[in-house]
Amino acid sequence: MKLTFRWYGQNDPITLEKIRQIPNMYGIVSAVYDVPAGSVWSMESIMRVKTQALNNGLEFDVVESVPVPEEIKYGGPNAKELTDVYCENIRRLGKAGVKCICYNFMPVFDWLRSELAHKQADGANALAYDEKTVLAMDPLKSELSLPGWDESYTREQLGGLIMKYKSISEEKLWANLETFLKQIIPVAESNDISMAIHPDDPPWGIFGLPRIITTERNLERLLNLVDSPSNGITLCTGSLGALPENDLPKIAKRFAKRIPFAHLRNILRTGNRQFQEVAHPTSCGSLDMYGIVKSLVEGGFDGYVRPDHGRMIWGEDGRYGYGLYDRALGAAYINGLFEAIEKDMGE
Ligand code: DNO
Repeated sequence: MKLTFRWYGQNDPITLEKIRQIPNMYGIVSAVYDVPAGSVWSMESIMRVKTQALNNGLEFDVVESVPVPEEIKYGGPNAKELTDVYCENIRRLGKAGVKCICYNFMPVFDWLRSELAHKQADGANALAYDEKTVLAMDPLKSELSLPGWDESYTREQLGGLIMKYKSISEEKLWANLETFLKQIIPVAESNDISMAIHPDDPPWGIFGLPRIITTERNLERLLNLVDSPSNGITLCTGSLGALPENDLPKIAKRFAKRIPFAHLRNILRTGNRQFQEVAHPTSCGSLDMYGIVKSLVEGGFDGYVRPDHGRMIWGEDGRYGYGLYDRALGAAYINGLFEAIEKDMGE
């Protein structure tokens, strides 16, 4: 296991100097943030991230994300050309020594929450999701304030985009994903890169938009679209875990060799399609974090891991889910789980 930490670049208040002090930290997970989705990343920008990491004793093996332009997802006329650009970015990242690229195939919105700072009993606050609240908001009236959402869309653009998906069924989205993967996976393979698709968060369709990377069965379908070690999964436990029928230890064990990257975090399910983000340990939420890590290790997982969203604690203020303290606590816990489980297995 290689422990990593997400770094949002130059403007991230959580500096590399801080990240390197988290015990056993191997590297950063980052991206080039100076160009919009669908553009070629300059070699200079990529190498700048790498050099900054190396200067702080950290590796830059994992990119999260190379965003997939909407037009590829809904299969517009420029999809092929935009996929060529995507392939060029894979080649460039390969040249820079990147080993894993995390991406997602969620239409329009990335991860969604109804509340950004839900107060918890111990005084911490964290992200929370309640389907009823989300569905009562109108995305076209700018009522949504979402952590992972590209707010650079104007209301008109957003309306246009949502319309484009009106005719895109889940099956059509699968077909577009297959076309995309058939083009990019051979390029990833020859550049020694694993593509790691991020599950949809939450793992069900929302606002009438299809979502397909949601369940064990659909993960299997994804892996079979292109049967290559470069066609992999980001095991995001908090995303998949919002659906109680997703048996995470089982999924982790079954797909371990096709999981180059894991986002390990816990959530507490508080009702049907309702959950809160909580501290990483098993006892704090609904997910068996020990069971998940044990399954990964037993399944032969040999990839990158990062603590995922943290709560805001000790008065910290900052990017929702991406403060320092609780993610660092998560990293320490993850280190402990892996050390104990690997030693037990005699590794
Ligand atoms: C949220 C993240 C996601 C993830 C993308 C991957 O914290 O896990 O935003 O980076 O979905 O493309």
